Amino acid sequence: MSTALEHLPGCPTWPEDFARRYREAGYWRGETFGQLLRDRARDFGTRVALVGGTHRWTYAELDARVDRLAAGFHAMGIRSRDRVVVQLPNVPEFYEVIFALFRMGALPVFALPAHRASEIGYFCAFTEAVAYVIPDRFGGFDYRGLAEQVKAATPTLKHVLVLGDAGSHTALASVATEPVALEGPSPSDVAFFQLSGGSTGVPKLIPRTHDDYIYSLRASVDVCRLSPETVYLCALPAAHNFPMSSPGVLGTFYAGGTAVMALNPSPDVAFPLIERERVTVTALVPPLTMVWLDSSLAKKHDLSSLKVLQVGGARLSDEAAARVRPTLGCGLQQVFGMAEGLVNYTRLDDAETRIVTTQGRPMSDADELRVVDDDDVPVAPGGTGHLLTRGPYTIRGYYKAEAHNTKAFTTDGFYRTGDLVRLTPEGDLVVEGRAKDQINRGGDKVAAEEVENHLLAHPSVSDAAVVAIPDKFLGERTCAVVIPRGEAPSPSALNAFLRQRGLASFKIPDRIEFVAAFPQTGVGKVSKKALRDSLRQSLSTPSP
Ligand code: OOB
Repeated sequence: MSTALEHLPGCPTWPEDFARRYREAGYWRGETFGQLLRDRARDFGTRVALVGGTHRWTYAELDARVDRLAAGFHAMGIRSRDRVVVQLPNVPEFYEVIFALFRMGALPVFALPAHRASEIGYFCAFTEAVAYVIPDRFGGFDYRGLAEQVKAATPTLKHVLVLGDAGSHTALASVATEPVALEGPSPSDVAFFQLSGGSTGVPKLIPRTHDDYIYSLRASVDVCRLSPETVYLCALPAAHNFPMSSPGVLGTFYAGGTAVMALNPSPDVAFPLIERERVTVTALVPPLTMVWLDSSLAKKHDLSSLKVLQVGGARLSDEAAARVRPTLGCGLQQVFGMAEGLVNYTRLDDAETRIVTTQGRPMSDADELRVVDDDDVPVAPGGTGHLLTRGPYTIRGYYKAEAHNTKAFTTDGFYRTGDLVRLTPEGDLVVEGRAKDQINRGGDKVAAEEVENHLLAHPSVSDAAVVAIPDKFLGERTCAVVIPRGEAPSPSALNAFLRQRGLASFKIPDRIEFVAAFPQTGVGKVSKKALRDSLRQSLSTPSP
């Protein structure tokens, strides 16, 4: 693995021979995000790029706003390669902020609105962020207090920028100023950090370059057939890789279409937007798909403009998949992707059974896939194994994580996805399970070790193991199995403790069980498989 000097320190990159090949084959075309928006403003200036709240910005307006905001960031002292933690909900300003940072070569770190002091404090400290961008309030939570706390603990953090009422911080609205000439980044530079769902004690940061991410947009736009006529509804959190780039809002910009922001993915918010804006495509996780399928509101709104519903982030059951077309009157596209890179899509003209029963195939002919056993030996055709992947938009390593990278990547640069898959004779992937120590809570990823570490900080917890338990709605929920030290604390006290430590609420265990000892594997490690099996059994046995 090489770390070229011209790159941000701590960001592994592609070996030179691969980079050359990806350029020569035309996957990487030397584009940057700042220039991309400039080009769209030139070609589609008067068309609407972005709709949200009371805003309706054309490409030309968005481009001009981005120039002004970038100049303001520069005047504040933000410079190329500075890290800026961005935690905004689905508002148009999200893109104004990130494109302003892209244009000046500063690097957004994409936090989710659900993140709290534990995660944000870590992102700010680990990336040595100079600024943190928040809404004043969202979802009943006041982010200004969180920012106060994080700022006090992070010496590098100079600016807190608030969308709305700034309180003691700086109003985002006060930053923009007359545009100045700024030197932009190179296409091979890191553009931003995505977050890994992860399986380790702390979330890992994913460095994505302009070259590689813009290629992923172009490939997605091609497979999903986006055009200037596309109207994309962003209903999932904008910071997540799926609604950002698969093809998401950035893919929509790539195609010159219109992106519509929904502050909330529930049918009462999303359906009126689909009707009003004539939305043609949107993306959901499986539990939300069930909510949409079961909503009585589907009959009350004209959803006829919707051509494609993309579903991904977690396994969609074949039964739910089969209901999409008859119930919502649109096509289904399954999307099996990851913030580290690889994205698989079912194709729009695939036969219905293929769309309903598989998670699609890689979007690029340059994606290399291996399905292997525990010893990295390829399994027999059609067999289930670990998915490894390498390609022009899959990272070669996490940010500043040298030791972990030697485990998460093979020596020849394949990313170990942690997913168990099989390939059908047609070359489609079916996700059969997961080998990584993670709970996929309906698309929200919970790293077991992260929650375990927080539980272990409680004085009455001697040991803790966090595992998935099956759930009809979310697919999986989290169960923390705890060996108490002395008298067991109440589950609610333990959860209150985790909240007080600033853990995002989707990581708070759905259930807590107390045991005297953990089942062990042959080598004396906790057997999570045995724990899951015994929990499954006890949960399916009705209590007397
Ligand atoms: C997407 O990205 P992440 O980084 O939040 O999570 C990636 C992981 C995958 O490794 C897999 O374990 C799971 O999420 N996953 C799926 C899935 N899509 C993702 N498991 C089963 N079926 C699916 N369709 O989740 C993501 C990124 C871009 C596009 C779509 C999803």
